[in-house]
Amino acid sequence: MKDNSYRWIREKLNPDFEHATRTRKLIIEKNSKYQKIQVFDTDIFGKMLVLDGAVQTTEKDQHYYHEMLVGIPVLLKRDIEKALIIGGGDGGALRAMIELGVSESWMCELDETVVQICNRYLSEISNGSFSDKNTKLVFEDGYKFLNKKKDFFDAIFVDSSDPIGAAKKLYSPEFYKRIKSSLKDEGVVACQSGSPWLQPDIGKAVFNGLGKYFKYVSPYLGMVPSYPGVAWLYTFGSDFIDPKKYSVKEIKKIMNSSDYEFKYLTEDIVKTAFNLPKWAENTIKKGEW
Ligand code: SPD
Repeated sequence: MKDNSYRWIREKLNPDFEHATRTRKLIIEKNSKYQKIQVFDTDIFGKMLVLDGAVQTTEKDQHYYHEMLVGIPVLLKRDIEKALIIGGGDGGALRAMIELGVSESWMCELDETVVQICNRYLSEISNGSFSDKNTKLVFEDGYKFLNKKKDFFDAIFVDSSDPIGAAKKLYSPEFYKRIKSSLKDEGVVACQSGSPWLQPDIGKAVFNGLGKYFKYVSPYLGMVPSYPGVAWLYTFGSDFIDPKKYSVKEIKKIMNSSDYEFKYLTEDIVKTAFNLPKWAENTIKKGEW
């Protein structure tokens, strides 16, 4: 019998639903200027980063999320030299980007304390990527930082937390405009877009926001067991790449030419991720399912 007196992380992305994980130990807790940062150890997911009560990433399923957010766009675009992550303080997206062969990896994170804590207590996620020779770390507001780089990046990955507090403007129409102008003409963007059934308004806002600036805007769906409701949405934007046009054979060829050892993606998952179930399409179009 497991001892149920251990602390549970109970996350409500929607007042009518709760997702709970039993923790074994609180490794570190600190209040930064922006948020409460906690790292727990859990039996089911290994170490877990929680910001203001919301699970951000875990040792066990970090690859599922980061391969979807970063891996799919890198596979589709292939020739990415300079890429930027907005948010992503745990370093998992940065690690994925470096391991997938991006040559100049930028990360713009508002909260330096998150990076310090993750680097010290959750280094399994970033795996040395913060000190990689090709990493450029910037600690400032991503919304403002975009204004300093015009026509500069081949890819931008928005690895933001939920739209609360400072992260709210990372879901605004102006933010997508800034992304577009920071990208080179053939650049691509991928945004984490929330839970399609617990936060349907997010998927809709990202889809409509990117839709004003990119010819192809393609939502795609994956699974992250530590996130409320497990199903998780991402949105890809580009003026040149329509992900639905790739065949399984082409995707397989691209994946085989990469040295990266995928833990979540297969060629069939990349292909089917862009074919959403009807209920998820409804959330994007109507903001409800
Ligand atoms: N509800 C949590 C959404 C978190 C998205 N960002 C996670 C950061 C992982 N690198």
